[in-house]
Amino acid sequence: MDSWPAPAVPSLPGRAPETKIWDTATGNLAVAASGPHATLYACGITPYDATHMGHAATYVAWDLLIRAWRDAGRQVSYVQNVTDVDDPLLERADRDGEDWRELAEREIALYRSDMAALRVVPPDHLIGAVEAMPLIERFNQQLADRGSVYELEADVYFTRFADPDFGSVSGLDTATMAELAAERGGDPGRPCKKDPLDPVVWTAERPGEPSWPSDFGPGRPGWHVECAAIATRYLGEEFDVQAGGRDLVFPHHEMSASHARVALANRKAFARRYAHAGLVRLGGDKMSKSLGNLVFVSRLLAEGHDPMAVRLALLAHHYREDWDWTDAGLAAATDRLAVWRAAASAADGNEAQGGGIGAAGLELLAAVRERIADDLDAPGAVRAVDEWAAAALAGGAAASGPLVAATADALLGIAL
Ligand code: 5CA
Ligand code: ZN
Repeated sequence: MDSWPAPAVPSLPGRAPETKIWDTATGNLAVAASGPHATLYACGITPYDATHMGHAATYVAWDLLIRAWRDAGRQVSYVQNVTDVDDPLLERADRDGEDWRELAEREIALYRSDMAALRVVPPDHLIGAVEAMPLIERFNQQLADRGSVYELEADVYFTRFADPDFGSVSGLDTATMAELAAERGGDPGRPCKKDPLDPVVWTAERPGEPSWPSDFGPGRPGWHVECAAIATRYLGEEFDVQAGGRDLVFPHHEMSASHARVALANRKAFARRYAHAGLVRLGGDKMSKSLGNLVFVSRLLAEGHDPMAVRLALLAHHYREDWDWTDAGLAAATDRLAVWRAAASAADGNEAQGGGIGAAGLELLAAVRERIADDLDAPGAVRAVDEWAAAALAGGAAASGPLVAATADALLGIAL
């Protein structure tokens, strides 16, 4: 499906250092990509409600990674899915008496405009589950060819025992896995499964629900095969980073990786690194469509907030942190943006007044690069710009405005 328009990303003098990110699977900081071509799969939205600040925070985090990779001279391939058929979407459409396709289409359109407003670099491929049906079907066939699936009352399950490396993404014990599976779309309590953790890869047609033909009979795909099939089809069997919110560590990322290793008969298949963002809360609870405690990007923009202030409010928190969205945070970001803009024009290009051409700008560029390369430390980068802005407003950073504006734009996605 269509992605969204790409923001212009200025190029900067010199080169960024290697970007390191925290890898959930190994519990270490690791170089995010080492080849000239970096590959990223970020789990996309389930479009049954508008983009909230939790979604926005995760996509802005991966956007920092992409910008850093590009700044380091890497070519980037970025793929994202849209879970445009799944239980929560069908349930919401049913509740509101709306066609599920219309609901999905409307929310995807809103998501695109929210992402564009926040200057998030679009994926090269934005792939819906519905349009990916033939490749998901092929992927499931590969799982079946490996003898790794079984039927239970016409539903088809993956047997986790087909994968000797099952558990290597989350590193959790079985009891915790079962608890999380029950909370997050799994059915560990269903009788007669070979193992409680086995995930469904094909759900047989249910009355009143959409279905697609397949060798397993009419039905629709399980959630984890969707991402396993799309990621490996568009990025290859092995790719650099799989990214999502921390709620996806288990079962989603564990299962997608496991499916891929088995379907492709490659123990190295799927991501080399697993990056997970902390969860954004509202009033102490995780912001979630199911709880309904949401602040929407689109609503803030409609209220007249500057999209760059919204983005700056997100960047004030490290992506791995859990934090609360507050009005005060947005107000502080709005003030900060005004200060940065005033500083950029105060330090705009007048060499005669202040000696060296943009020396303070080059220093700031190095500082922002260094902070972002260290596990996408946006708050550290923001502090560096704050310090520069204070100096510029005090008249001490002459001629650095244009380079700082380019730095904020290229690396932080903040247009001044
Ligand atoms: N379609 C699936 C992924 S394949 C899905 O999880 N969709 S979602 O709409 O529920 O979430 C989209 C992304 O936002 C995921 O990476 C999810 O982990 C992240 N996310 C959801 N809620 C929050 C939150 N409160 N804070 C941070 N990230 C969140
Ligand atoms: Zn996913």
